[in-house]
Parts: sequence; C-alpha cells; structure tokens
Amino acid sequence: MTEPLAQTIDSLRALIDDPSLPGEVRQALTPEFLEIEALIDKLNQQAIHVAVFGRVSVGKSALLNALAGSEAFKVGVLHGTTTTRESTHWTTIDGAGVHLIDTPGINEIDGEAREKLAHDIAGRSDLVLFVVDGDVTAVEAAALRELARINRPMLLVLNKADRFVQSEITALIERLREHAHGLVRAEHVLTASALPARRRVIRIDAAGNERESMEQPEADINAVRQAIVDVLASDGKTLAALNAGLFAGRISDQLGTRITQVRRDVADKLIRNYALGKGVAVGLTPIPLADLAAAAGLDVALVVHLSHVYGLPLTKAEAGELVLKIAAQVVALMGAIWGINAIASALKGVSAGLSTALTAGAQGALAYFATYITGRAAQAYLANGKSWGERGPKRVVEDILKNLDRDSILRDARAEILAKLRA
Ligand SMILES: Nc1nc2c(ncn2[C@@H]2O[C@H](COP(=O)(O)OP(=O)(O)OP(=O)(O)O)[C@@H](O)[C@H]2O)c(=O)[nH]1
Ligand SMILES: [Mg+2]
Repeated sequence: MTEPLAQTIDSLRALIDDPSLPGEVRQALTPEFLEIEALIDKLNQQAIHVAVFGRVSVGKSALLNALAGSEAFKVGVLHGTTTTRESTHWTTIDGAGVHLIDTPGINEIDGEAREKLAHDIAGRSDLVLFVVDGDVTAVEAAALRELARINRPMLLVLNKADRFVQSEITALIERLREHAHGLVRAEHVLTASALPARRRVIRIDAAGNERESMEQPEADINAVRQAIVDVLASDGKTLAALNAGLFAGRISDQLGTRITQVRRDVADKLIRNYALGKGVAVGLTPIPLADLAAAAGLDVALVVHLSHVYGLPLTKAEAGELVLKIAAQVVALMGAIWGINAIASALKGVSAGLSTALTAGAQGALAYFATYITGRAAQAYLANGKSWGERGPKRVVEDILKNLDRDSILRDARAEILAKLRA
C-alpha cells in the first residue's frame, strides 16, 4: 500500500474513532459514518471505480454491460430504467479489481438533484464516463462543467454511433470536443456502439434461396475500453488514492459541520429536558424564590451532561463553579436588561388569588427559565472550546438574555409544566 493511501485510510479511521464524540452524537452521525466505512473498504480493497453519468436512455447501462461482457445492468427503452446506483465487478486490470458503477440518468429539470448526483458519483469513482447520444444539450453542458469542477478524469463517450454515418460522426465528435474544451481532453472524446440496433440481414444459401433474419450486431466499445485502460494504467493506484484523498478531505469538512450541528441539536434537547425537569420539580414543591439557587443540583448535572456532548468533560466541581459564575452574571444583568418586570411577568396573575396550581406553574416556569439560561450559557462556553472568548462571560450571558424571547419561553414553560403537573 502506498504511503498517501495509508495516510488517507488512517485519517478516515481517526474521524470515525474520535474519542471526543459521545454516544448521542455518534448515533446521529450513523449515515455519515457508514459512508466513511464504505470509503475505507474501497481503499483497503484498492479497487478502481468507474462510473457512468449522462441523460436518461443514452445507453449508460448498455455501455457498462458491453465493458463487463455480461448483462450485469438492466437496459431498457423506457426512460429511467436505472433508478439507483448499482455496481458490479469488472474483469481485472493488472490485478486490480475494477468496479463499474451504473447510475440513474440525469433529467432536464431537477438541477439540484443533478448536482448532488454528480458530486456523489464523482466522490466515489476514479474515472467518469460521461455518455451522450448526440450533440450536447444545455443540461449536459451544465453537468459536464459540474463534474469537471470536481476534478475527476473523465471520458466523453458518444454512444449509439451505429445510428450515424461516418461523416456525421466526424462532425459530432468535433462539436463535442468544442463543447468539452478545457474540461475533457480531445483524445478522451470517443465513440461507442454499446448495443447497436438489430439489423435485418438477408442471406442467400448455396441453392439460391433468400433467408431473412434479424441480427444483433456486435458492440463496438474498443476505443472506450482502451482509454480506460490507458488512464488507469498511467497511474491507476495513485490516481485512486489521490481521488480518495480529495474525497476524504471533503468528507471531513462536511463531517465537521455535521458534528457541530448534531452537538447543538443534542444540547438544545438536553437543555429543554433539564429545564422542564427542574420546572416540574419546583412546581411540585413550590419554594421561596430566594431559595431557587439552592436547587442548583440539576443545573450542575445539566452542565456535566453538556460537557460530554461537546467532548470536553467537566467534573461536578468544575460544573458547579461554572453554574455559579453564570448565575452571578445573570443576577448582575437581570435588573439592567429587563428591570423588575421579568419576575412580574412570570408571576402575572398569581397575585390575583388564582389557584395554587397556577402559582406552582409560575414558580416552575421561573425555575425552568433559570436552568434554560444556565444551559445556554454553558453551551456557548463549551462550543467555544471551554472558553468565554475575548468578550468574557458577562457579554456572553448578556447576548443570551437579550436575544431570547423571554415571554414566549415563560409562557411555553408554564404550559408544559402545568400539563406535566396535571398528568
Ligand atoms: N442504436 C443503439 N441503441 C442503443 C445503444 N446503446 C443503448 N441503446 C438503446 O438505448 C436504450 C437505453 O439504453 P440503456 O442502457 O437502458 O440507457 P440508460 O442510459 O442506462 O438509461 P436509464 O437507465 O433510463 O438512464 C435501450 O433501448 C438500448 O437498447 C447503441 O449503441 N446503439
Ligand atoms: Mg440505465
């Protein structure tokens, strides 16, 4: 195994084995991890992947069958015969397995899906056969540019050559080379007849009798086969490793974004659950507002839990310190930002002598709110790599207080808590 290939495999493994990812995050990333596993498998097998790309019914599946020498892929007159990615082994070149990848045809409308397919295919293949059956359409021209941008070696194949006479083929190839100028090398624009139309053949036997029959002419894909062999042989293995390396780079970027997103989602849910738990607990046993701080045990547990989600585990003592620090900011800021009406609005209706259930709901809602803010602030601290950043804790908490929709959070919290209490 070559050095860059081994390095690529190692770095992909490291992505999957990252010890800082807790179970919850890991679980949400299952599809991404499966994709990376598949890529690692591919690299370990050192297989070469050749994929087709092109409009529906240009003969992509037929071309692969002709290359494979078997009816591995379904060919059909209907548009959209191939609906999912399929692949089969091909004969081997220099002992390296070649996988042929069949793909659904691109259509005229869905540009976004087309782009995604192009990325998908290019990411998994070492060489792309872009198949057309005539001059390039606008959609094909766009797809050609997209694929070229991804930087895969590409052959542009004019299939169904049996439908044209030689002068037409010459003119078409010239047009295609113009279209693909700067995207596909001239010698990589080729013709093929993957599954030539059946022909009526009249034979005359020795006795002079005419016999008519329909015959299936042989496929002519030699130019394509030769070009594939040349491209791969020119440095097949390194090419595969290089491509996989490029793809691996893109995967790790995407995965980084996904991990951040999943961590945030998991943390959001945690914060709400803990806040609700605290709200319900306080609602069940209403305590004087001044003692709310004493009920900080849950907040500490929340912060410890969050620290694991962010892969930066805190001890209970550290989490306790963080909770106190946040609480201090909140206390200092509450008056400045909201005035006294924060509490008044939470308790709205209570003094009017309503039921204890409502009082409980209001106190619960405040408890919910306190935990919610603590969670958000701790989340900001952890997402920033266990740091308050240059602006310090006061500003971070201030931003959180300013930006959240206090009234709707209190209203929702109260409703949720009361629902729980009644149940
Ligand atoms: N005349 C001629 N017809 C061909 C050739 N190759 C394929 N066809 C016909 O073109 C039609 C489509 O072939 P497929 O291989 O199913 O095309 P595809 O690009 O895989 O189509 P989708 O899977 O629907 O995207 C079939 O009717 C084939 O018989 C060829 O070289 N010459
Ligand atoms: Mg097909």
